[in-house]
Amino acid sequence: MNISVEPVTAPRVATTESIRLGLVEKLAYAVGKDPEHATLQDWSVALGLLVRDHVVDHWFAATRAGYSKHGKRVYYLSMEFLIGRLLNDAIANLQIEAPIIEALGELGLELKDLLGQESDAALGNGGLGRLAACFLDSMSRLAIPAYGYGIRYEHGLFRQRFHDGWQIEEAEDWLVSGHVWEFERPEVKYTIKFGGHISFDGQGQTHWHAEQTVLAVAYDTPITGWKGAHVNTLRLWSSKPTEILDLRRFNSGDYLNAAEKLIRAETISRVLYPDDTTAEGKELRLKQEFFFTSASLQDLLRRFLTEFSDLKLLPDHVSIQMNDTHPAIAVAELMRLLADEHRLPFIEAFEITRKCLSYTNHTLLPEALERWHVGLFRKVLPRHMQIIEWIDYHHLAEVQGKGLPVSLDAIRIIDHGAEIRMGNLAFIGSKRVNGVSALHTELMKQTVFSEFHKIYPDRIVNQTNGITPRRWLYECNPPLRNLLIEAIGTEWIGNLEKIDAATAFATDASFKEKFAAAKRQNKLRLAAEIKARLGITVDPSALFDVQIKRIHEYKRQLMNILETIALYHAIRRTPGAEWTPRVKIFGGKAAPGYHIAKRIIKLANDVAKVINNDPIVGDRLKVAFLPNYNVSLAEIIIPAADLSEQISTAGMEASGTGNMKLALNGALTIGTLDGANVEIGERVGPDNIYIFGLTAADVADIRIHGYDPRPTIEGDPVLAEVMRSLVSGEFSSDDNGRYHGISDVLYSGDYFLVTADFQAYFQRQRDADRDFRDSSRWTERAILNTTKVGWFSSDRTIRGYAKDVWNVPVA
Ligand code: T68
Repeated sequence: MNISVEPVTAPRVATTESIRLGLVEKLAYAVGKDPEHATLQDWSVALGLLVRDHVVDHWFAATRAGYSKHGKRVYYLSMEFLIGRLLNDAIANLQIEAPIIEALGELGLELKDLLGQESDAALGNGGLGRLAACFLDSMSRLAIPAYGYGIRYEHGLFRQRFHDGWQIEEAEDWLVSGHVWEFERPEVKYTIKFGGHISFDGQGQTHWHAEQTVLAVAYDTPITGWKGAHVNTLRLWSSKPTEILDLRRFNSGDYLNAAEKLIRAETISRVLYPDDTTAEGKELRLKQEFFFTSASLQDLLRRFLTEFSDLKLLPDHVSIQMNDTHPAIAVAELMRLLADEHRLPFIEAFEITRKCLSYTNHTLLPEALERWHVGLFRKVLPRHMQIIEWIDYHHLAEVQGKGLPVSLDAIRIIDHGAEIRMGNLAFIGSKRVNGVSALHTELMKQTVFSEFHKIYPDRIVNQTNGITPRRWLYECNPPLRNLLIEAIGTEWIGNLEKIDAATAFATDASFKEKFAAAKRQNKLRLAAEIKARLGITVDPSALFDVQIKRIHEYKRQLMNILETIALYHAIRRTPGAEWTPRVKIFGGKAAPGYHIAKRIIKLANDVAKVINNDPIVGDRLKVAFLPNYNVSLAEIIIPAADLSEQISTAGMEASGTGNMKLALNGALTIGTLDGANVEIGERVGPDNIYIFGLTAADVADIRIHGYDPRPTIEGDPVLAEVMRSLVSGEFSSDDNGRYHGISDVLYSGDYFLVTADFQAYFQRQRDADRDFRDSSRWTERAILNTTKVGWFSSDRTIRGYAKDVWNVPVA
């Protein structure tokens, strides 16, 4: 179409006046409400729509520039984008907070009340999904033309509630009161096929006769970079039926069956799998993976072909990142599109594919590396099964030709004809494969991908994770943000390594006092939240000890609870001794089918109940497990933390990113030498972190030689007493047997080595108690945590991907 309307050239300017008038106009004409009858929710929607207009101006400019440069685009394929709320983020990035606050004031409204109305987009489980969200922010910050591709789940991660201390899951419904940030694109849709059979027509053409077809329809959300300099698009796919209603069935009165196709189609993007360890749900999960991967690849090929005609040029213009193996089917699907739909020879399609794709690994846990039974796979994706057989065979022949001493079994995609190893498919189909911390990448080379590493010594690279300083300091911690701006200006916001300039103030009395005051303000805010949600009163001058993350045995929340019990026993024995008041704060969800994890939550709540109601203990120790941990809650907890618990069994946490957020906000870490803790320790220095316990090498050694927990438990009177309290019913008087199972797990093998690390952990906690009493010195160390972790900005991480993986320029 040739349209002669002048494009918006300069983004609009926000003044108090323009915001006030704009708000009232949005409220009337977009929300359809008179100010007199408007609810806070209505105002929040009006403000969202108004801010969105500002975002759109920047967005158009960026999209045009992307097209005119004919450069390379990055496509980030992820099953999860844990983006959280977007209103405050857009306001902060566009730097329009001041006129908004003023305009709202004139209308008798407060910004924070409106921000609280927005639903929290929980389209992810944990670190992997939140990393994808931070990466979108940083790709916009660095003006990399990029698309995030994912699924528009109707229901995000379940809502967690406690009933009598047990986790109850409820369906999440973030779309119920509308989502102002997205634009539905009904014209952007692709057909996705499942099942059926394959035929060859003798003229070299392959036909896939599908059993089911659905449509993937695009919904776009603009993602604003710092100062609006660049805006990228998060494109999420929603599944719709190809045919709305079976009218014949409907007219014959068979109403339910008439809608069957619709229901079957819409089921695909219905819910996010609440699982952060194993790929669950089998067939539906596989369909979800293929659904969004196929739609995304079709979309990016269409975009490429509007600019270029020679598909051999694809690798020069397209970099596709697979976030874990969830989109690894991209290897076979890109080949299918190139070979079957665009008639390229297989071998050529394979070469192009391997130059476009890269893969990020997030775990070494064998149970979390995806595998599909060949039978199921062939049933859902018959053509892809054939293509994978071809890749497996072709790759094997290629490797055999090199005559290297490697185990061929280990590099096969199809494991003994029975299962498809998605990690191997992703590795073989990728230009680069990366781990997410230095230690994790090293272990990847030595363990899961050791044979591949021998064949392709340059393919594995490290890209240590990072976090966006916009959301995780500037937005969530206004008191500290303002102090930093006062001391060193604003450059650190767009370039976090500059925060090191504030190191000079670590011993400055006035700065220290203000830093401590900022922390106290954040602690008061969290204390109010704890009071409101749990009815527990906590002392804001106590040490706030925080463990917030998914509940998993390897993350060892159990060790933290055992330590809490030990401390409780000690306080009860000598309440008059010098105690450092502590508040143990927990947050996190357990996968609904993960029974031990759910029992650990119940234990934490049972322990909390006993301790919080023990008059002998008083304010010396409190325990608060905040329900429904999500991005919004993280934004309140993190700025208030004094101590950050990063206590996974060494070698098991790929990186961690909560550890970075907490350190940046001035919490000291107590942790093992695992994941990115190692690199955090290198930057803050050994005096400003509490490292303890077995190393990854120790753990590997123990696993080889076997571990008997009994002598360790019996040799440590503190731990032995804690173990007795678990089985005696001290915390479960209504059901003495409730924790016998947990005790058995610890006595019989203790795979996660809780008992092995307990004593060292308990000791380091007492060091922290002692050190916290010297509040002046503690503040200095907290400041150094903030100023020394600038390297963990996701801007730095994305620069690394741009250089080592994608080969694209950055701003
Ligand atoms: C996390 N993984 C790692 N997985 O555990 C963490 N898995 O160490 C790391 O910092 C983070 O990724 C970012 O690299 C996850 O969060 C999942 O959420 C997940 C979801 C579905 C299936 C498997």
